[in-house]
Amino acid sequence: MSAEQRVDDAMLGDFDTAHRALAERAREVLESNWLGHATRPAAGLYPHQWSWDAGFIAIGYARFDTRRAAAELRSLFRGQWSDGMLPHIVFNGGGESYFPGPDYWGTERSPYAPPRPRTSGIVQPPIHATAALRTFRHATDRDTARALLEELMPKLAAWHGYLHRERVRPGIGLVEIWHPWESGMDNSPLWDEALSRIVPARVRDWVRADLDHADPAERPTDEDYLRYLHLVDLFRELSYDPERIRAATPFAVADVLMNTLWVQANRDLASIADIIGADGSRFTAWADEAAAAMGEICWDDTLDVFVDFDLVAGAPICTRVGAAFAPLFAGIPDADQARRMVRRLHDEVGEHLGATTWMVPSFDPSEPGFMPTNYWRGPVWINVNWVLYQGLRRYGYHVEAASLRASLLALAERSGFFEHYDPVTGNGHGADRFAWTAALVLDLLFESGADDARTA
Ligand code: 9WN
Repeated sequence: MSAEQRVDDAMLGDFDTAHRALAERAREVLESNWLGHATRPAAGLYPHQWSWDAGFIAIGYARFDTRRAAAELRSLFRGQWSDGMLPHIVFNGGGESYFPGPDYWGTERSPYAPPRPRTSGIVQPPIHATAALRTFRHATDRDTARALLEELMPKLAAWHGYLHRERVRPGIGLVEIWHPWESGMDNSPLWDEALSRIVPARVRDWVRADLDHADPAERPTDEDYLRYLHLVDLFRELSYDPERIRAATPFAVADVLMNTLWVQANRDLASIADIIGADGSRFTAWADEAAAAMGEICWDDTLDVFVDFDLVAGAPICTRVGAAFAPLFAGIPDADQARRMVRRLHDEVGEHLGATTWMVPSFDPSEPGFMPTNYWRGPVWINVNWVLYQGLRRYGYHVEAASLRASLLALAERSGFFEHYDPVTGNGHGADRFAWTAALVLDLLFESGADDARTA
């Protein structure tokens, strides 16, 4: 690594030697995934730019390189559609193999899709306003960061406008997803029942590029993929027209993590509007609307967490996933709900994983379908735990927050920067040198652990 690529010593002033080495390794992982215009999630498996990855990656860059954080977000918004939709993948022009690629998506059928760069036709959770605000807050050069906010404001407003206009049904108040990929938690047990109602696509001659790079036992099954493709085929046939999709989709879910990030992103967009002297009142109203709806529709008084709601079945999805604790991040639970959630967290994590690890797995280890190394059906993911860490701090659970931070840093130190980790052994799985893991570890390193301990 060249001298200028090293994390600036001054910025790491408070780190001890071990954490300094970890930060340098994390920085090097990000650098190796930098494509010149954006950061790919990982070599081989994910060669393009993904939407919520870009947000988490920008949050990491924001700590030490404002210009790189800005470039990451700018690059993603090059793929924004003219109706405001921010697609979940912005493809590089280079033809790197990924399935389904741009030809399969065929988004040129939509009048809103840009001709270049080519993109997918669905969304991912809206973490972008949060990433932009953190880029401003951590910037050493506030003028550059303020210019970024001014540039992004209309794009973020159009993105949130799309979500509110097309994804919030009147009388519901929550953003809905139309595809498991839109949640970012592709094969989570959350979708099992909804997917069981979907006929697998009859695609011929398809080749799953992911299996060239990952162990099939750690990925979604072919059956899952054919159902994912059924939905893509439907959306393509409907020319990605949101009104027609809303009327026809067999999959529509108000997801807890999606709505948590939506609430916080609206609060952060209102703050951005404030900083640049614009009117952000509608974003505050959208945040309030969704937070209230989560309290009414998603709070489960028996499980003591928030649960998803299947809009097609008209029923809650009472599946115990790690993301159920996410609403702490956006200040959604009241103090009593938060207390009950944290008690539940102690039970779930403490009882099943022992006192040494304090991280939330993607699926409750006491459930029969728990699979510690299969993608979103058990492994620990750093982004969900980062969300939880912020939430615990927000509600004053500083001992738990400090413990979670220490566990996450120890995990990266011991096992490296993997896509996900076995919560029982701590071994890394999925893609190695995974960008958001490195970025969020960097962000956690810059958080003052000492503050957690002091206020505990
Ligand atoms: C489909 C890129 C993305 C993440 C998702 C993760 C995985 C894609 C895939 O990789 O999904 O979008 O090919 O499996 O589930 O959260 O954004 O890292």
